[in-house]
Amino acid sequence: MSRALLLIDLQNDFCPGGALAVPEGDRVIAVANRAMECCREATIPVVASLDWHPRNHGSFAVNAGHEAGSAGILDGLPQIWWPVHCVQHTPGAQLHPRLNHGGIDKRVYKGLRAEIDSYSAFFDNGHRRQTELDDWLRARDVDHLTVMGLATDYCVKFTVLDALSLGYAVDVITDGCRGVNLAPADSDQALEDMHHRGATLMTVDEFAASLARS
Ligand code: VGL
Ligand code: ZN
Repeated sequence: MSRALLLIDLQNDFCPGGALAVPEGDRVIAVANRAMECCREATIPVVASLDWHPRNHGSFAVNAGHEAGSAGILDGLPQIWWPVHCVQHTPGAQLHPRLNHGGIDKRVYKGLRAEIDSYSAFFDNGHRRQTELDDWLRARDVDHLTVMGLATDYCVKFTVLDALSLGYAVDVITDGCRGVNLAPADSDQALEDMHHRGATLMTVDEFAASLARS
């Protein structure tokens, strides 16, 4: 029985000024640093996922020949066409400069294969291949994850739903998440979906208090 903190895609391109900026995306950096500090005191490992696309990635609107924000099909799966973002080794793909990089124990990269998108940090969108995340966590007997990051309505949501399916107990730090909100209610709906499937929603204050008690 052990825990881990999972920080989702805290990268420049998802923050204001980035290619796929999430409104207030940078506000969650201080929340992540606080959660990491709590984890350091409690010797809980911290994993950071990174959206890490090749320049020819099939989810990019320019590569698909469609307008960004519209929807289509990629490799047989529903796909939203995105602006070019998180291209491997570019500044936009780097973790936010104010994030405490030294507090991260493990980085997990996703979205590397051009033909399929990967919102979840565990699987691609077709559940065809896994990242190394589940193996890494199991090797450390982790069965309880606390998740936060960007974006609530895509990568956080699908990571949390996969984690629940894989049998992890999951907490979501709600003030550590922000969403794209292509439709205004998407992030609220995503949190409701995660809660309905079994995730516990909490604030970072509640997370800190729960660790102080244990
Ligand atoms: C994400 C859209 C495209 C995310 C990644 O991190 O939520 N969203 N790629
Ligand atoms: Zn992406």
